[in-house]
Amino acid sequence: MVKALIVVDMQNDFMDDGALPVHGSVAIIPAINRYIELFSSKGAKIIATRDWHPENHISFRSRGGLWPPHCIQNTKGAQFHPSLRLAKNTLIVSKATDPDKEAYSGFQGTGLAYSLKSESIDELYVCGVATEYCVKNTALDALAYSFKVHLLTDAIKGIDEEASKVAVQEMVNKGVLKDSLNAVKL
Ligand code: VGL
Ligand code: ZN
Repeated sequence: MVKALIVVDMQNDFMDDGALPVHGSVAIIPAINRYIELFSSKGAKIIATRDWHPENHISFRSRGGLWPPHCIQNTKGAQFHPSLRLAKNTLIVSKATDPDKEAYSGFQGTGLAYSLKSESIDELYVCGVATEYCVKNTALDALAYSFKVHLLTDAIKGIDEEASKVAVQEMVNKGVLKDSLNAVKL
């Protein structure tokens, strides 16, 4: 099988002191960097998704949404955390760019499934934030597109711990495989 790594939304606004903090997110960066090194060393493709909102995005409280403004296009908050060691050839996927549509999945409106399939990629390893939002929706969409999907449980973090546990269970029930640094086989 042809494998790829998807790093979900490791952007400043989601880090511990960001506009929409995922507490403990900075602590998973070393594990994510190890996965990046591992996949790069095997010549596997690496994808980094980013939340990339216009400043009037529908998910913001000003428009009746759930969230404070975050990951606004071309701001510092939308940049990847400086400690994240993304290789130069990483495929950057920008999502939730339509002001009137929420999009928690890296597959939604991005053409990602098409570009992965055009490279014969059929097995995905998912890490990043937030477990119960963008990680979950990306992993479940990947299943729906018939990829084999692994969740890297030592390199994800959620906004709410209980909701994250429920989300992991839902992913597993639907066919996502749990994996981790000392178990992963490439
Ligand atoms: C996310 C909340 C709002 C995520 C994005 O990346 O999980 N969460 N926008
Ligand atoms: Zn968002």
